[in-house]
Amino acid sequence: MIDKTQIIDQLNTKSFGHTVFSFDSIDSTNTFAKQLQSNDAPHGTLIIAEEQTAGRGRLQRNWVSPFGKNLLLSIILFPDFGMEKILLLPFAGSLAIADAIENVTGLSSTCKWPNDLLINGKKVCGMLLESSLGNSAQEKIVLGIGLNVNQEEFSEDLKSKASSLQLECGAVINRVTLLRNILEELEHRYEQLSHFPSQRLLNDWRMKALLFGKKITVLESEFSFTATAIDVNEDGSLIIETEDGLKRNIFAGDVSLAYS
Ligand code: BT5
Repeated sequence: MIDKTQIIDQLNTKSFGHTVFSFDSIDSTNTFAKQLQSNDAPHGTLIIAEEQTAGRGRLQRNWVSPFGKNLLLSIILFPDFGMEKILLLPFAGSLAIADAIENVTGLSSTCKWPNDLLINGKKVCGMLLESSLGNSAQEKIVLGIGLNVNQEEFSEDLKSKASSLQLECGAVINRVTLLRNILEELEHRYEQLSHFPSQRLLNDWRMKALLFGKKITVLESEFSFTATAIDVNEDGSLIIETEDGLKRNIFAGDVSLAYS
């Protein structure tokens, strides 16, 4: 099991990962993080688990991860910026994790709008951004991250679309080193978002996204249609052009995307 002191030892951050709650098994690190009182869990608090019994994705989907192999974590944030930037936190998260993966394994990954990281076209990481009001009525944000690190096998339904860092680079990865790197990169991207115009972060994200100009399938509740991805807006929505030439913005909460 990942030990709290191992994480904090040599951690080079101002606040991220300074308070840690770690579990062998929990329903969902995001659910636990949302329930914590803000005096027990300041900005940058980390919740990690070796296993989740009810790991969640977006739109009531599941996140599945075997015991002790991967990273399942949530970070609590009390952002010092408004909703327009809060919506960009998954972009900051994707970039931070892509950088940490590259630092530790040398693997390069691509960002898939809105919250996935892919390596060789397969999903290795997903993110879930949720909000709840803290005691101080300040916006409390929980950024949940599921990263497939040392998983060697996937179920039949995930096999063709999911992978892990170990499968991609052929070596067992030290999860503590990777986690420390993730915390440092996350704090760095959080500060970039906080101190600079959003475009700076979005430009970095655009360089790591393979989406633009590509045909995509948009799944919107029961409907699906094909479109071309054009760009991301400052509010994090995706600009698409439908087959009849109409431009539309789509929002992460409403849809899923598949490459056509
Ligand atoms: C996500 O949702 O990708 C967000 C996943 C966030 C998980 C973390 S783990 C720590 C924290 N606590 C939680 O309870 N959640 C967060 P979405 O875009 O909806 O993708 C979900 C879909 O990804 C599922 O329907 C599966 O098809 C697929 N999937 C499930 N487990 C996977 C895995 N380990 N690797 C790759 N794909 C997976």
